[in-house]
Amino acid sequence: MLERPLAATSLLDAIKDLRRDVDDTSFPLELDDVASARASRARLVDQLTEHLIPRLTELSAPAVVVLSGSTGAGKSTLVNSLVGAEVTAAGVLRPTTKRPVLVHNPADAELLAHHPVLAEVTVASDEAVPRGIALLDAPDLDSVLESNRETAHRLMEAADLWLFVTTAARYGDALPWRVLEDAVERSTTVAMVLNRVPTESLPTVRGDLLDRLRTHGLEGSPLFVVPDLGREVAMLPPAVIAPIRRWLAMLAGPDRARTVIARTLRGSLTALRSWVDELADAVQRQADAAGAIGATLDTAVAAPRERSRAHALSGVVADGAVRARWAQLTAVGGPLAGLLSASGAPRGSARKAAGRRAACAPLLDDLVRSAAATLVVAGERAEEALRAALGAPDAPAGASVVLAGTPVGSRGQDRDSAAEAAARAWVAQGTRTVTAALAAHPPVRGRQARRRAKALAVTGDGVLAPVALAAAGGLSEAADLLQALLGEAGTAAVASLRDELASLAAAQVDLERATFGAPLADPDLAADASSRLRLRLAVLKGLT
Ligand SMILES: Nc1nc2c(ncn2[C@@H]2O[C@H](COP(=O)(O)OP(=O)(O)OP(=O)(O)O)[C@@H](O)[C@H]2O)c(=O)[nH]1
Ligand SMILES: [Mg+2]
Repeated sequence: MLERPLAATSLLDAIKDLRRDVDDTSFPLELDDVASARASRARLVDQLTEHLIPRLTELSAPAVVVLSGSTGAGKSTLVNSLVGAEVTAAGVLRPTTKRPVLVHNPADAELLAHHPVLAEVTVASDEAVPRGIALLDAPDLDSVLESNRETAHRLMEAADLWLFVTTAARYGDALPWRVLEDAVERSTTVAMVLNRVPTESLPTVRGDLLDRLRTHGLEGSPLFVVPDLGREVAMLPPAVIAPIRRWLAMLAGPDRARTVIARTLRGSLTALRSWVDELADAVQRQADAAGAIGATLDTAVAAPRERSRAHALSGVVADGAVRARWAQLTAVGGPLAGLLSASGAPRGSARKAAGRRAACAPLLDDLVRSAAATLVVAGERAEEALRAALGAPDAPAGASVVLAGTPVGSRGQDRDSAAEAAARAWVAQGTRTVTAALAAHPPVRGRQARRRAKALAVTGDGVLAPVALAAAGGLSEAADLLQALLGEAGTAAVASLRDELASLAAAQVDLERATFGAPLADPDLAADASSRLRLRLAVLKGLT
């Protein structure tokens, strides 16, 4: 029986895809079962690479059909006729074929690439050959040339099926029958072509040959009779060889291939499923653990986030340098002194506005430094909380890997620069915020409008923003001044800048959370990480 299934590349492709995905699977978290999961993965890759893929490649390779028989029987002519092109030399010189020729469908080239028979044949490819079989034109079996005989025998051993070609004149020879007996013993599939049969002797010869086939245990083997054409021909007419073509096409059928593969590999494929299932479960446990660690990180930063917001709004930004600078600026004779009359009305001359703005520049620098320092504290608190949660005795499994991802002291520089960038952005927002507040809160009455116009004239562009920022940082004198100058718009501007400062503190905490959580972004830890393997399993199930 033919044990070689044909054209089963889709199963082979599916197994190769599976191997790639299994190979790519990693187990980033050190869970209890991780050593055994890694070992199963290695075992599965080995099983696929060492056993299943080579076996499937072998099973998917085209069946090699060797044409064998005595010299001049018409083997080469038959091959050429089946292909419809001269792929092997046929002729009257005996023996003709010395170098064997193998012809296959171009699509089967890769599957044949490692076939042992390839070493000693000339290879040709032609679309006319059905996918799943390859025709091998061998030298004569009972050659006067020893090398021909040896080659012929070797090729027959390597082939999957024999198409034995003989003629009406030669079928009685002893050697071919001895060889055919070998085939029966090894249960190689054999078909026979009785060539060049004169029409008149057809019934006799055919009957005689069928008898012989029976005596040699070959009953049931296909027998194709080709009538004598009465002359030398390069190609046999298509009608004459049609039954042989049909037989070959049947051998190449893909359904048959699937059955034989399924039968041969059923055991391995069933085992494979449970292995892949187990592996997918292990991947899922990693994903679940990652989810739990992520939740722990979220919980750990919830309180620090609120504390950091509150801390930023506690006046800490105004303490120290900012307060000292403010005192300097507003001291008697200072650039911001005397902006209000005793009754609280805006006062002073517009002429001095540029000088006031220049005097406020150092205040902005103080605000940047102070806000940055406050944001750094927010980050430090978050880190502390995250470390404590990940290192706690009740921390979720696998947390140590995440903890190790951010070593102690590794955050300093990044955190400092993030805080400074955020503080600069906050200070840079001062002017925009004041402008927006002025637009949102237009003065309602004539007196109010006049008062505001006067305030804007004496402060110019550059003074209101530093005052508003100092107020947002917690300096109540600055808040009072702004309120006196701008009324409701001043209060609104300060409120908005305070909000922004609190958000930046919270963002600094979130940045720490994100940094600690970075190892969890591994695709192998994604919530649906195991579905890739399960999908491969589903494809396999569909194919077997
Ligand atoms: N008279 C006659 N000649 C035929 C017929 N069919 C094929 N031939 C010729 O028989 C010869 C067969 O030669 P090949 O096809 O080379 O035979 P082969 O079996 O490959 O021979 P080796 O390669 O030597 O083993 C060719 O010259 C064909 O033209 C036929 O029906 N009648
Ligand atoms: Mg030949």
